[in-house]
Amino acid sequence: MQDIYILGSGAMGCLWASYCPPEQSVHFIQRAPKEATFSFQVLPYATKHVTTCHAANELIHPIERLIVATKAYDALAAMQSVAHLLTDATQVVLLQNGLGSQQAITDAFPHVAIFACSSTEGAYKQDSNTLVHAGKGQNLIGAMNHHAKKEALADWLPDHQYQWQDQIEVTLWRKFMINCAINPLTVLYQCQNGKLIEEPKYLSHMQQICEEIDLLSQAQTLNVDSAFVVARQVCQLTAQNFSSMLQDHRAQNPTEIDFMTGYLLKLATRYKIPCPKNAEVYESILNLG
Ligand code: KPL
Repeated sequence: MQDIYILGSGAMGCLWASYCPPEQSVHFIQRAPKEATFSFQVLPYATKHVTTCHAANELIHPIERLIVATKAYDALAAMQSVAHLLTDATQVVLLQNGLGSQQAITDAFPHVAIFACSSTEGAYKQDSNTLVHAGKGQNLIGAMNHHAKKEALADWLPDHQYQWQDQIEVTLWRKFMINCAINPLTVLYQCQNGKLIEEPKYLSHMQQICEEIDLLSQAQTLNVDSAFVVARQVCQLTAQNFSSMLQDHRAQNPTEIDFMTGYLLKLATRYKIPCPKNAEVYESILNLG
């Protein structure tokens, strides 16, 4: 059984480590590991997991199985930190939100098999050694390049943990539309997702943003539902959620706005489609600091 390496030991990194069977060796790669091992428990199951921790420059053996569980803005640099360990036999699963980081990594590592995952799993760290698996979601995974084969992934990722997607770009776009419609507005209005559909002013703002998103879906000839319809449903289903962007903002961490609205604006320039409402939201988020 090949060892599994994980870049990023936040909630998503720990959740994916917890998917592995107990006999599987799991290693976290960290910028500055404090300890040689890291143990955590997962609630509500009360399962215990023990992993090892390494700095990238300490590792010398090639990595065959790698999961990148960092934030989108750290993902490329994290991959570059282990570039010397990646070979033609390496398979990488990317877990980042938004769009842009997956493509940048696929372009930077053309010899490596790259898979991307769109996840609706809900998990957070209650403290540094306790992960709460708050909402069982889906992991939708597909190939970002021709090296990435469904059968090869099935050799190491338990099949009940994910569903294969033949067109991962469309799957990523669906989630991206939702994130562009919801996340920045929850920061602007400092509210839970549900408030965006309760408050007429917020709802109308979301509709304007979504109309521009739809123009970009059409320009790329992507066969997806209207962003406003989908975003409203997600707000209803996740009414009590504080979006990931609002959580980042409140914790004074960088947000993933450049991989959501920022990426949307790059596409708008490429397709020559004016998106003034999204541009306004992007500027407002940047100005919040
Ligand atoms: O993915 C999300 C996020 O917060 O990043 C949504 C779907 C908006 C749920 O909160």
